[in-house]
Amino acid sequence: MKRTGPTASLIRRALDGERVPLARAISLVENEAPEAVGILDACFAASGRAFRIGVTGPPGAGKSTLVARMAQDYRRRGETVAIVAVDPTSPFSGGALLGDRVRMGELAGDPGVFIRSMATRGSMGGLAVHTAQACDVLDAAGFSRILIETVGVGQSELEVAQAADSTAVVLVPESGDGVQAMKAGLMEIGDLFVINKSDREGADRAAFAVKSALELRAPGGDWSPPVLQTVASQGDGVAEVVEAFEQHRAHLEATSGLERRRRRRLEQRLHDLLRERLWGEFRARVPEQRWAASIDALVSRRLTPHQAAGRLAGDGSAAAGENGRAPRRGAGRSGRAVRSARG
Ligand SMILES: Nc1nc2c(ncn2[C@@H]2O[C@H](COP(=O)(O)OP(=O)(O)OP(=O)(O)O)[C@@H](O)[C@H]2O)c(=O)[nH]1
Ligand SMILES: [Mg+2]
Repeated sequence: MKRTGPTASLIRRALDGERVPLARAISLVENEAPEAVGILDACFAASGRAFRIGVTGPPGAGKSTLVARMAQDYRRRGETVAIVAVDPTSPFSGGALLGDRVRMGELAGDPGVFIRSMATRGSMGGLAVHTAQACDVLDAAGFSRILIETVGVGQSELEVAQAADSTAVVLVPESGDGVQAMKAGLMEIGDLFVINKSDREGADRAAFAVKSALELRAPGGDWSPPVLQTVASQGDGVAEVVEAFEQHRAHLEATSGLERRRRRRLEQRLHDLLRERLWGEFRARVPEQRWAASIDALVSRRLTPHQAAGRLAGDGSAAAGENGRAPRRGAGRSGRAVRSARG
């Protein structure tokens, strides 16, 4: 694929890791701009090398603090780091991340670190896709570790966390957290667990509760998630968290678990794209009036949802039939519901 013009130059510079073009490329992808597909296509071949690390947990658990410290530790190990902070609660683009930005300030001057925040525009589903795509761009730009921070409070946030190869669930010592984590499904997605704010009362108890809960978890292969304690604000225990992630990575590589996880992710991506595309094509073929009439037929119980879907789907393929003309009989049969719905 040969590209010329401003987008080609933007992509080239972004892939070279130039900050401004990189940030711009991610924004274009995030905004689903016309250039987005070209950017993603150009990045795809060069991606698949970064290790993607998810850090999730309840609000205020210290995720940003931990991520910033982990980034420093990874830099000491000679890795380059991209940080993607997902803030589903912020209606402003990154507005609520100001505190995080300040905390991450000391990383900001390092050319081996790139920090990006993603704010919701529209659905969480969209956020999950945009986060995964931003990771693809950063991966292609050559960052060897991508740290994804998400607030884990519901199913949709868990989807975001699934963009990662390996995920840490960050909890705090306060009682009840273990139970809450179970409820939110966080227990299922953690490859490792971190009790942060272990300078506070009850950290050992919380770690024990998490270990006990993990014993009840369905066996997920031969990796037993470690439960670590940190004081992220002081940097205590952070090197151990990084080490645990690296051990998990080695484990995944040795057992082809990484390949399996990535294959599953790519399959999901293909599935989503096809569903979106086929749905769009189908919907564009169904006239608005016919669509409304089908809903009317459901509301008045003249058709069941399955019947209505069957008829609309039949129409869809008929419309795409010979000479682009819908066969008379087909149209008549499936048009019945419309007529009766109208009068
Ligand atoms: N006592 C103590 N405070 C900490 C620790 N780690 C972080 N904090 C503080 O906890 C507060 C929240 O930290 P953040 O890193 O912003 O937490 P977060 O999970 O990113 O928060 P959200 O992104 O808003 O969900 C800040 O005031 C931190 O300074 C720790 O280990 N001990
Ligand atoms: Mg944060």
